[in-house]
Amino acid sequence: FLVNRHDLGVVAVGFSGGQPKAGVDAAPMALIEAGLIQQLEEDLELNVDYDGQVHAYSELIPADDPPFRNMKQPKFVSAVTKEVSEQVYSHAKKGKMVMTLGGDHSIAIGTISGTARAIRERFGRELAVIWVDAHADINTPETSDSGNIHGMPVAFLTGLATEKREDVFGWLKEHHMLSVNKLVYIGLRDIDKGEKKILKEHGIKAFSMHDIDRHGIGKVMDMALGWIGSDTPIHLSFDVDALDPMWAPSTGTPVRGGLTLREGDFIAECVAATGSLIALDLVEVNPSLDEHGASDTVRAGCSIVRCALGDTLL
Ligand code: 5AB
Ligand code: MN
Ligand code: MN
Ligand code: MN
Repeated sequence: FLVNRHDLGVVAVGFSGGQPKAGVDAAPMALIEAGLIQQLEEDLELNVDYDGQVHAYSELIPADDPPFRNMKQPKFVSAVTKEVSEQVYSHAKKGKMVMTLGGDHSIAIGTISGTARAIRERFGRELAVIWVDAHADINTPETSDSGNIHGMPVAFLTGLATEKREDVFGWLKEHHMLSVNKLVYIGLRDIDKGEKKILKEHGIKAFSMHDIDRHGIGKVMDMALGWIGSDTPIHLSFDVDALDPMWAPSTGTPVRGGLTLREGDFIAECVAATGSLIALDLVEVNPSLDEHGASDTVRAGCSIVRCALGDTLL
């Protein structure tokens, strides 16, 4: 009811500026060359609206971009995410499901702000976000040790971090934002000290790997979706580093002790089964970061996307 499930807008974001390692910008092409869009059209019978371009946003590279409040490349990341926000919004406002292929996870500042705005305008509703990741990505510029903006998107999206400067995320307005009680994490296992404090202080719902070990992924998904409540529009932001490096080694910040391939697919299947999914990000695949080649990670990414978009086992 929220979107036309068979109409999918695709945005390919070849962007790596939210972190220091090259190669994550090549992920959309690797996923598409592995047959992802073709599988969605042929096997899942989706009408895919894709402009055929992996956007590099090179026209948005600022002349100078010194660190600001400890953030690296603040102007570039701000300009790109603002553009991504418009791209995602323009699909979502037409009632299409939106899939964004990253790129590093800073791009979620664009994707989620775009869907949050469209959902508010179309239904007067608030968005829920399921953030599947080894990391919480909720550092403020001040709590971050690295200064890498891919570790900060959730802080900007929830308003925990704000900045007046228009060219450094000042373009993010109330209608782009998400409330902290509509956010659920799954798969966490590497959280910075400052992030732990933020999660505690705001009572943010989080299912760590420990919770998955204790309850099993089935119960965790029941609890996660129960927290969100039925018929709330859901944006799924899936960082491939949530998977164990055994299954997804080609990523910039791998952390051992993660989700199995099946647990990753299961999360996506459960979200699909709610019928409330309105948008999906797949981020942090870095095809250049594995000596054995990135085919395992790319295949894992394709599988998660297919599951989220309604592929069922039987
Ligand atoms: B990812 C770290 N918390 O802030 C930081 O891959 C890692 O999008 C962030 O989840 C990882 O730099 C960002 C240490
Ligand atoms: Mn992430
Ligand atoms: Mn991560
Ligand atoms: Mn990462």
